[in-house]
Amino acid sequence: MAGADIKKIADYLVTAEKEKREVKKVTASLKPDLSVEEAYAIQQEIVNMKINEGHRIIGPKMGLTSFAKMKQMKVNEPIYGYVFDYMVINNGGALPFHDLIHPKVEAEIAFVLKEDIEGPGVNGAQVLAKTDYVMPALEIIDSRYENFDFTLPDVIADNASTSRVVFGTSLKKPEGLELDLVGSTLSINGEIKELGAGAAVLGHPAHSVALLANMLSRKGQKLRAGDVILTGGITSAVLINKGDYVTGKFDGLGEASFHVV
Ligand code: 0L1
Ligand code: MG
Repeated sequence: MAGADIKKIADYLVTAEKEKREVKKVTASLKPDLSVEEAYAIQQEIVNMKINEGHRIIGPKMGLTSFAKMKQMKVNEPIYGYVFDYMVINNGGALPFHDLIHPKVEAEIAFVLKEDIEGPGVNGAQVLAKTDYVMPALEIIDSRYENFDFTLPDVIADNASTSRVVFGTSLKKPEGLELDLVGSTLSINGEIKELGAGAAVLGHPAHSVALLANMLSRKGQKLRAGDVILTGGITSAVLINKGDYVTGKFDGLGEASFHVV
């Protein structure tokens, strides 16, 4: 795929995000045969554009980490994208609805690394040994595509629908925690909408970080000390609306919340 075409599609998606306007998926007409490799090249171009605009990467994120989602998308591997500083909302803070297109929220566990992690061959135990702490998180995804209708390459190109994130303020050392057994509820206006356990994320959220390190190693990249990594949804994603008060509770880890205004 020519560099100009990569740039054109990256512009198309970044403009959709900035104008808060849903667009047709890339494979609908712009590039019907878009491959996974080409999609990651478009995602990388979007990352470069954001960095050139002065934004800073907080860390990478994993998406499609539940076996159900992978089956639905007919893939045997999750995807990744990048979270930027402008996407972070303070815990308990406000998310302006008009900033986004059709946001959904999901409950996740975030890892903060104290050492670099470089694949291939990384496993969950190695990840835990190099993790400084874990914290509760709510990820707000906002596909730039009409009706969240996309193929796997489409969603990769769209930075894995990444949009906003709220991190809880309770930080826990991973030692002694059984993150696969951590139960989580996702409530909107006090009503539980979704629930799950950490094991929904590839069996254990640390497996998600390990797989991310191994996937990045194919491109000669690695996870870095200080990276804040969203490991993937424990719950399914739920549509949110103006006026909603959203809370994610994580047994033993704390909670995160925000208002949609
Ligand atoms: O974080 C995620 O799991 C998002 C992956 C993209 C799928 C979606 O937008 O529903
Ligand atoms: Mg997610």
